[in-house]
Amino acid sequence: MYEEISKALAELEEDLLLDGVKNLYEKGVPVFDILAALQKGMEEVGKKFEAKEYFLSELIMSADVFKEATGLLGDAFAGNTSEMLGTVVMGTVKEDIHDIGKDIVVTILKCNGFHVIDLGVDVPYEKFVEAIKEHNPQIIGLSCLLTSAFENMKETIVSIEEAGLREGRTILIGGGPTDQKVCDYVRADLICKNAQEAVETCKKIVGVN
Ligand code: B12
Repeated sequence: MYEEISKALAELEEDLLLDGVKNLYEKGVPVFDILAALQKGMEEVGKKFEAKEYFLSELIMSADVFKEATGLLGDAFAGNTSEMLGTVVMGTVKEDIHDIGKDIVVTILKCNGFHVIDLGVDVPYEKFVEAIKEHNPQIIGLSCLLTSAFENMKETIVSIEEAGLREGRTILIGGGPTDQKVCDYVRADLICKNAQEAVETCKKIVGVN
């Protein structure tokens, strides 16, 4: 069934996908597992785009269908805490407008008790610096899906350091093409491959299991 929904998204079979997601959700399948299958489907869309089998219009459509599918998951992201665990400043780096993954991480962190300041997409370096000064977060999250914007992710971190704001905070990165090598290159602290890892990592950082 997981494979079926990954495939339905990859093929942009909207009705099949929505039925599949609804089905799994109603059966009580963990939301993180459904999200993982959807994320896999999006990777396939990316591959088809790279192979010139899909064009920008299909990329845009995949984003719409993905959002519709996650909309079916309702408030299922909710954790079981009502206390504030910590503050996170999060944004997609300069020149990158991908926000689906970031938005999922933001939603899930909020539902799990974090105060999240979402700076949006294409975020200038100074905007991160200002938000960190204003909100004093323990965690800073940078999302990036374009290899051409890795340099901007690095520059964002340099700007945070130059403003004397890095110490005592953890910088997390994420987004499709990021990996440990990218994390080392941009000198971030940690990389998370999905929203579940993001929540677990943030909880660990603030000392909650
Ligand atoms: C949908 C999509 C789009 C949509 C985005 C809509 C939106 N509102 O976000 C649109 C159509 C706008 C788009 C545009 C472009 N795109 Co695009 N896009 C994609 C696609 C297919 C899916 C991305 C996605 O949403 N995945 C699903 C989410 C859930 O996964 P995710 O983002 O990885 O997020 C998860 C984790 O990574 C993690 N995470 C994410 N962020 C963070 C942050 C933190 C702090 C943490 C802890 C965790 C975390 O948690 C998330 C949830 O589990 C990818 C393919 C791919 N493999 O990623 C290409 C892809 C990223 N795009 C690509 C390209 C080239 C473009 C364009 C340049 C195309 C063009 N010619 O115009 C433009 C760029 C515009 C810009 N300046 O940013 C390339 C990038 C290649 C590269 N080497 O850089 C990709 C890889 C496709 C490909 N294989 O060629 N795109």
